[in-house]
Amino acid sequence: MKVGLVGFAGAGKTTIFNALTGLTAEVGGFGAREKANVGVIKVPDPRVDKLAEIYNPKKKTFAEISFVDVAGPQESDRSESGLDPKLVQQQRSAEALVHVVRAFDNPMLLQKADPARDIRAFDDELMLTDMVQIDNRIARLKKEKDSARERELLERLKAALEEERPLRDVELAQEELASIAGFCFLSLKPALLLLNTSEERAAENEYILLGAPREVIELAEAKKLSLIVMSGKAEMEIAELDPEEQREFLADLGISEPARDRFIRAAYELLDLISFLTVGEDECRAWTISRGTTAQKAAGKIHSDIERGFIRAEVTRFEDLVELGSEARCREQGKLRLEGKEYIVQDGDVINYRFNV
Ligand SMILES: Nc1nc2c(ncn2[C@@H]2O[C@H](COP(=O)(O)OP(=O)(O)OP(=O)(O)O)[C@@H](O)[C@H]2O)c(=O)[nH]1
Ligand SMILES: [Mg+2]
Repeated sequence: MKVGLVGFAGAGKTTIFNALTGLTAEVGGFGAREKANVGVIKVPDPRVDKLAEIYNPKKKTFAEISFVDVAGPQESDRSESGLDPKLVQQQRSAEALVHVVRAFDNPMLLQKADPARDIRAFDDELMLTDMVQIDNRIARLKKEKDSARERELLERLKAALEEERPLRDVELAQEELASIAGFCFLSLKPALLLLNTSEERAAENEYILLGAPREVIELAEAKKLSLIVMSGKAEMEIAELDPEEQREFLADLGISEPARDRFIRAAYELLDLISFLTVGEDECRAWTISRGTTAQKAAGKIHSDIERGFIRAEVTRFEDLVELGSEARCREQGKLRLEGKEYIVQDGDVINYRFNV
């Protein structure tokens, strides 16, 4: 899964990027348009470890989240055409956006921290950017015949934006979504608010969980956005320590788990993601899919050949496999099911695909 970090310059995106990935990209760039930082983290999954104990594979592979961090616009230089096309380009392929919101006073910035202001302002930027793209497209379609359907859909999206509703709020059918996928609209991407607070606040355990300012919580609810709170700076310093030191440091600060783990959970919940597993002597592996994905579609995650040549899925539950110790025993005990292509994959399914190419 690919996640884009967005937000105004100096909000702490690169700091959060370092905290989440354990990398050491340079912070304090202040909107300098450099190339994007890209980093990948593994999603910890004890089920993969457990299965590896049974199969003793050559390789264990965890699901991954990759982060893209690009410089943000200055709070002051907002234009009528929305976000810089370069930034839009860099975030096109992101499947979800994390809006990093500054909740600390940054000595390099004139404006005091006002997270609610920035949440509104950045959301407006996202919507404006989409609006400009839609307007351009509609103008072009006017010259084309047979474009009535696309125009009708775009007009509907435009109407939502005019009411200050992001596109993720618009109810769209599968085929409508597919027909606009090429635009990569920013306000259509699922989004998470990440309130970046000062280190002092990080020490207040409650603040970490719920204690965001009431105005921010209400705004997040009104915008139907999940909210997580962390101190980028403290978490970045923690990420630089070795695991043992990390635990002590977190305990001192009264933080129960590192930002990274909290973030991963929030992201999975937000995006309604689940994992299925594959096992074998070569590899035990977790794969991330959206809840509601069919067995045939899920096969495509592994290889397009398996999706195309799908015959059936042999499915065992992770718990059954661990309890009985092998797929053969699961089969004997009636715990191995044969499922067709329409089967909806469940979190923790261990799947062996039969296919023919
Ligand atoms: N006090 C405090 N300072 C922070 C925190 N997070 C970031 N900073 C500081 O804020 C400044 C900007 O942080 P960056 O992470 O570079 O901000 P950015 O969002 O990547 O900014 P651009 O790349 O310019 O868009 C740096 O000097 C950081 O040290 C925080 O949680 N607390
Ligand atoms: Mg940066």
